[in-house]
Amino acid sequence: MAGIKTLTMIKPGAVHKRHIGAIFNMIEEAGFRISAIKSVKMTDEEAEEFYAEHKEKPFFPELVDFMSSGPIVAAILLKENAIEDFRKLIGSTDPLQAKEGTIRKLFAESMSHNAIHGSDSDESADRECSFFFSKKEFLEKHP
Ligand code: 3AN
Repeated sequence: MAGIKTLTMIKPGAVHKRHIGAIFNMIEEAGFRISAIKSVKMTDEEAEEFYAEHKEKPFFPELVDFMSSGPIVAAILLKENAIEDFRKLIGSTDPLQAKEGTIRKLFAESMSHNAIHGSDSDESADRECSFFFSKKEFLEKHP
């Protein structure tokens, strides 16, 4: 059975441009419940750890610089089929490929500055939720 949780981050560019409210409004309207939420400014080391799977990619230094350039808003989101439904809501990594009405189509500036993160698997969601949150921070209980 597909999991019910995913981890999102509103990235520094979208936070700076004051899109936090509009983006979370879209997320809640799409049926996701917010189980935990916080703002954090990641260090370079934390961004490197979060994106460790990409460390050999050419865009890794730019990704780490950007993700540690300012505060992000991290949240655990709950919904049936959370991973797939959330990735549909945010749209393609490249905003030029993202469908109309998706969060990245509306708010992303570029492939690297693409407004929002969504976990890509249940295993990633488990790891990423634990990266940012402890159980005492949950608004709603979940596995
Ligand atoms: P997604 O976030 O859509 O799952 P990933 O996991 O392939 O995409 O990449 C993680 C992040 O790395 C993306 N959100 C994006 O910010 C950045 N990224 C991915 N591919 C590129 C690229 N070709 N050029 C610049 N940045 C990229």
